[in-house]
Amino acid sequence: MTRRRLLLTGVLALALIAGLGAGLWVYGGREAARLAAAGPLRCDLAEPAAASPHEGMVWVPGGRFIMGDTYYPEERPLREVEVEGFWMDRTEVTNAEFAAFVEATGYVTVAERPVDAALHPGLPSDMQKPGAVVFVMPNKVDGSGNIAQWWQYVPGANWRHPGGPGSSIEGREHFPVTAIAYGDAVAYAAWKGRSLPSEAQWEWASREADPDAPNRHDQPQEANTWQGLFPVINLAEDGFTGIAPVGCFKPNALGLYDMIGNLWEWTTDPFAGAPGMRVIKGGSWLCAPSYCVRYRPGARQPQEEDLATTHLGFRTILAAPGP
Ligand SMILES: [Ca+2]
Ligand SMILES: [Ca+2]
Repeated sequence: MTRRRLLLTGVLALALIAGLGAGLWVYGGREAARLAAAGPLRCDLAEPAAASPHEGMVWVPGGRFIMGDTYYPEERPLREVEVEGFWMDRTEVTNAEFAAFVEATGYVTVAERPVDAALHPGLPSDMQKPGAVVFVMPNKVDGSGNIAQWWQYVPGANWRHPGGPGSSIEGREHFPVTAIAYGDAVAYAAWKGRSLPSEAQWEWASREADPDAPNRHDQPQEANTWQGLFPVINLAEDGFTGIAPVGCFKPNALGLYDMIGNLWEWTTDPFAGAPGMRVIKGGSWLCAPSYCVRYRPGARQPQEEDLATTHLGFRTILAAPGP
């Protein structure tokens, strides 16, 4: 997701319309109501298989594996890599966890600050207002090439108001935090004495630290993805029309939840050939067979570092001796 791509496809006009105060308030209220009606507000996590010295984290043993996949060009080439063992958050970082960080530090996220116009010359003034890119389900679309048909830059959208002004995270403490720019994720991790995973670490953990994990391309059952014709028909056969609280689906063999689906997750790897972009992994609740087959460990996507979007979150890792 990039500003350039949004602009090229005409999001600005939509954002200007959405930005008109009253309309935005109504939209935010509708979005909040839709989200509130979307399913449970909390899912109970299973007891970890082993007690952990690092709260909320599980051990990912080291190993060698073949990284990448062959479905989309950006996943190639397949290459052998080695990773050391590390600890990883069992779940995506939640609103409650991020709120504790903000409470303790007074941190202000990128989506709450004015956009640095010097970094983005030519950016229209509306997109220089603090905000985030929000998914808005359209009634109909004209082809799938124009992402502005379902992505809108909404001034006032941020982690506290992920649908824009009028929306809120009240009651959604156990949902993963979203509208988080790369620097926000790094700051949170540093506050916890941790870091973000590299792409290789993330992918290895998603492959359950199994060098023989096959590259399946079918839609996973145990993950929050999109069933139906994206973006106009959301069958929610997995039980969730939108983002799910963390831990609602079966964990992988390492005890990690939502590695595939729910929210995309930041990694530290720059996206080669795309300055200012980092690799994100795992796909989100918006990934559908009809549009984005990225609900796989080997799948990847570039993301503009300082652009917050509401299908992207993160989890942290810790380099420390294993159990
Ligand atoms: Ca779903
Ligand atoms: Ca995820």
